[in-house]
Amino acid sequence: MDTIAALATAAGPGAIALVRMSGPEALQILRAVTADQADPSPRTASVRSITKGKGGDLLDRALVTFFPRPDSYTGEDMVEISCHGGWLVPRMILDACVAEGARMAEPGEFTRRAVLHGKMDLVQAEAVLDLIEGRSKAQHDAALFQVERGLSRRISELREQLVTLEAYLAHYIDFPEEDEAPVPVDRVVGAAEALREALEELLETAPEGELLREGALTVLAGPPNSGKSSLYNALLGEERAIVTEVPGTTRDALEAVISVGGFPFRLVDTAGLHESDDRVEEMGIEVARRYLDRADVVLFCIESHSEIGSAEREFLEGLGDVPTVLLRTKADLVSGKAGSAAPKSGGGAAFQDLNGAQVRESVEISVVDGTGLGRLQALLPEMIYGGLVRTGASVPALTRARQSEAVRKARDHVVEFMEALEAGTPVAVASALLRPAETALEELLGLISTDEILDRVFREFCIGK
Ligand SMILES: Nc1nc2c(ncn2[C@@H]2O[C@H](COP(=O)(O)OP(=O)(O)OP(=O)(O)O)[C@@H](O)[C@H]2O)c(=O)[nH]1
Ligand SMILES: [Mg+2]
Repeated sequence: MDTIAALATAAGPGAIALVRMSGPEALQILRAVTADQADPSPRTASVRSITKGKGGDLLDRALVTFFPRPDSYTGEDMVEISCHGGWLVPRMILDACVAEGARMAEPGEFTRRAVLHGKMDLVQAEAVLDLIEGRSKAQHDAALFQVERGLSRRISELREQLVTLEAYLAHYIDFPEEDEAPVPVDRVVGAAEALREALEELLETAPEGELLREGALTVLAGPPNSGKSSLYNALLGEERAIVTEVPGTTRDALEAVISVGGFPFRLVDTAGLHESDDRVEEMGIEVARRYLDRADVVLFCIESHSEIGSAEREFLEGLGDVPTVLLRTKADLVSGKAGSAAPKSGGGAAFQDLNGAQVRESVEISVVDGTGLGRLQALLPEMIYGGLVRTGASVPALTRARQSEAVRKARDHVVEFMEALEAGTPVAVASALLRPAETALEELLGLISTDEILDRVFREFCIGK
C-alpha cells in the first residue's frame, strides 16, 4: 500500500480546510513538511509550521494530528492537517505532501481502505456517502442507521439463518440412514420458508429506500396558466420560477430537491401541456412528457373553476399507473366569492369519474391564501414513503440497487432450493443451490469482495472521503 493524500473538505473559500494522508509513509511525509519540529503526540492536535519540504517556504501554520494504525478511520497511519481554507493554502500543502512521496487519492479511497482493513463493511461504506450527500431528515436517519451497522446486522442475521439451514442439510446428508433423521425434512422446509419470507420483507423496503437517495420525482403538470409555477415556488419557499398571467410562461423544465415532511422530493415544474405552434414552447412540452414518463408522482394542476375536459381526462388516463394528485388551483378565487360554503366546483365529482387514471386524491389549493398546501405536504410523504413514514427511517431498509440486487438474488436461490426439494431432488443436490445465496449476501457486506465490486461502490465517492 502506498500513502495517499487528498483535500477532505470542499475546495474554495472557507475558514478551515483539511488535508489528510493515509498509509505507511504518512508520518514520514509529515516530518518532511514540518521539519525541525517535534512529532505530534498520537491523537493530539498540535500547531506546526508547514513548509514546502525540509527548509522550504512557509506555507501556513496549521493544526496537525497523527492517528497511528490500527485505530484510525482507514486502519492505517493517518495524518490530518487542518489549515486555512481557500484556493491556495490547502492546495499548496497537498502539493508539498505529494512532493514528499504521497499519491493523490482516488475517489473514496480512504473509505475503501477502511473496508479493506475491516474498519467497516461495504454497506456501511455506502452509507457514509449517503450521510455526506443527504438532503433530508429521512435520508439522514437512514444513512446514520446504516453507518451504525443497522442494516449490516440484519443482513448478517439473514446470512446466519442461511448457514444454519445449510448445517441442517449437511447433517441430513451425513446421516440419511439413521432411523430418526436428526432434522426432519419439514423443519428444513420451515427454515427455508422463514428465510424466504425474511428476505422478501427486506426486499419490500427497496422501492422506498432507493427513492430516499435521489428524491421522488414529482412532476407538476397541467394546462397553461393553471398555477404550476406558482405552486413550485410555494413548495420551494422561494421565487425560483417565473410566474405571469400569460399562458405558456414556463418553457424549460425546472428542477429542485425539496424536503417535504422530512422526505426528499425532486420537484419539477414543466411547460403547460397543450397544442402549440410555438417551436420553443413545443419543445418545452416535449421535455415535460419525458419527465412524466419517469415520474414517481404527478401533481396535475387545473384551475378550480375549470371543467375537467376530455383533453385532461385523456392526459390523466395516459399516465397509466403513476400515482397522481389532482390539484384544483386558485381555490381562493372560488371560495372568495362564495364565502365558506364554497361550491366545490367539480372537485369531488370530477375526481369520482376519473376511473381510468390513478388519481389518488384531489386537493383544493391556493398559493394566495395557503389553502390545501399543508394537506398536500402531508399527502406526498404518505403516498410515496408510506412504509417509512409509519416506521421511521431508522429501520433496516435497502437504499441502493446493489443492495436490492443482492437480496433478490439470495431470495431467488432460496426459492429455487425449495422448488427443487418439492420436486423430489435429492437433498445433497438441492443443498448446493443455497451456496450462491450465501455468496450474494457475503458480497453485499463485502466479506467477499472483488475489485469490480469495490470499484462500483467507490466510483461515486468524492476525493478525500
Ligand atoms: N388568485 C390566484 N392566482 C394564482 C394562484 N396561483 C397562480 N395564480 C396566478 O395564475 C397565473 C398563472 O400562474 P403560473 O404559476 O405562471 O401558471 P403556470 O401553470 O406555471 O403557467 P404556464 O407556465 O404558462 O404553463 C399568474 O398570474 C398567477 O399569479 C392562486 O392560487 N390564486
Ligand atoms: Mg409556469
